Amino acid sequence: MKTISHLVACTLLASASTAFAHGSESHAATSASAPASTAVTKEQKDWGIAGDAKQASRSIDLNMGDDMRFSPAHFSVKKGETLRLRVLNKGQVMHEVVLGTKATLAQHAQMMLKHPGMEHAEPYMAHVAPQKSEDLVWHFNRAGSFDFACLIPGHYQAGMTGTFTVTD
Ligand SMILES: [Cu+2]
Repeated sequence: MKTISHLVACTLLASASTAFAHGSESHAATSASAPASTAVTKEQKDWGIAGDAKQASRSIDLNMGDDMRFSPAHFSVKKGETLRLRVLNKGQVMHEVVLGTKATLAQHAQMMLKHPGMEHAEPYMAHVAPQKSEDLVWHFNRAGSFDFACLIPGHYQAGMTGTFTVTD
């Protein structure tokens, strides 16, 4: 069942890719097709759901570099927590962080390799230009061990991945 819904999501992502752009414009595009009052599409994922910035209990910095590493490469949250991830690109090339599971990220990375120009935007990802930062607000309402990664072609394959734990 999970596999089926994921395949559907990927198909939708692929077909919608041309209509979506990076950055804040993408959020505007998403909200246009969502119910009136929601800023972003809040879809429950295995690793949580889009968070409300006003509910964020704390912030953590997530640094990205051209060495294809995240720092920290692991973070831990309590189930029910909403976190503001301040995603900083310390490098000279574009990087991004995408939250997910090992399986969803591996599959998504494959798709990004096949379609390098594909633009994607979801509330569980942040694309960050060199020397810039973006906030990703996420509500961690499912316990477990999860992953995050930069899915820019070549980066994931170079090991630009990390893990996070949501404790019960
Ligand atoms: Cu990267």
